[in-house]
Amino acid sequence: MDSPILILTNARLAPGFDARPGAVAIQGGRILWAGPMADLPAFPGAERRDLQGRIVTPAPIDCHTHLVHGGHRAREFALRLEGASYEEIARAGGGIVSTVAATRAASEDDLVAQALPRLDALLAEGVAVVEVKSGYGLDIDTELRMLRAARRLGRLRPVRIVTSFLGAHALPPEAAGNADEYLSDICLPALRAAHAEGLVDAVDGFCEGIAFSPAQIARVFDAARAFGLPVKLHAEQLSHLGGTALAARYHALSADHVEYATAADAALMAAAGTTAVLLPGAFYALRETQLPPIAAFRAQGVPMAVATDANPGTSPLTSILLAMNMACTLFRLTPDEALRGVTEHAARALGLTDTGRLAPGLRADLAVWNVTDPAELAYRIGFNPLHSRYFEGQEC
Ligand code: DI6
Ligand code: FE
Repeated sequence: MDSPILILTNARLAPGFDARPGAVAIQGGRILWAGPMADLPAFPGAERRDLQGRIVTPAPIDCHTHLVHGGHRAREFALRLEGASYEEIARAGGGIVSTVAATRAASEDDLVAQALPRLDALLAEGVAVVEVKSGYGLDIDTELRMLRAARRLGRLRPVRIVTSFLGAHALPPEAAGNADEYLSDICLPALRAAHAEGLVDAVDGFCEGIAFSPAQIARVFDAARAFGLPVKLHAEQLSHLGGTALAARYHALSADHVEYATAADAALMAAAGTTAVLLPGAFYALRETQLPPIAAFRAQGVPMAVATDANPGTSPLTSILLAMNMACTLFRLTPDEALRGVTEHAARALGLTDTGRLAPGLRADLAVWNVTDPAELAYRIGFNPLHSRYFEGQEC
């Protein structure tokens, strides 16, 4: 017997639908049908739920987070307010490396317990998919532990966790001055072990003066390719090193941050099908002034995703709605672009083809909002209008 059908009626669908009352039919955790009420097929015996004109969107996807980590960096925040730069703090042994120490000291249970409130903050805004990176272990055991903690989050909450291996995030203090050895002896063996355990959905890196060069990242990408894993890259965040071009050469799912990317980089991304992941939380927290080349992305048709970059150093942000607001206010995205940025384009940035749009056959991961205009989602600041959330067709 077919599984029961639930129809959400009298809704307004966004993005990309007209203003007429719409409906979404759900069966077996998938969208069976979505469109204007006037065209709704007869589904005999279906349960109907009246949404009273509320707006329904695909559930948001946070496609770039460092949600699993030990401790916080409020002290460093204070130092930066007194004038120290992010790079100065990193070079003086603070920054990422201080989170590495706290993460190494944390058990898997600790990491899960510390990440859960952050995850819950995202879920409270309807988020259904969260990407979580490693990269604060920088030794084999801790990189694996972070990824196991990430996978556990997906068993503890109604959420889909997508992992990225970020062993090439920073050089741990014990490897100072030996980046190539670190890659050979720690990073690549950690990737092999994590992949063997099924812990890796994609491979990421940090291509930056304070992290790894394009040639070093290429070694990591070659390993990913040998394992059949897709790649993505933190590129052009603080300077222009050529990470975006490298990412495009490897047909990366995404190039992330990209403040210092150029129009030529945008063209390479377009040709490679690489999504630009915009992270306005980090731009804001670092009081960055270099804007990502939004006009070039638009002109070239590069899809733009928006994410929180939730991390303890440069983006202690766990609100996808605030990330949307900042993408509009700081980067001048339109509210519609911001909404697509956390749905359709965020799915692309993760290589997911079964979510992010209101289309038949896709997962019924939906958010229902107490708003009358979809632009309100990006417009409000610090207000959460979520009415209800559907995960694989179940309200929860
Ligand atoms: N770019 C970022 O913004 C984060 N990682 C990265 O590669 C910052 C990580 C941190 O400072 O802890
Ligand atoms: Fe990041």
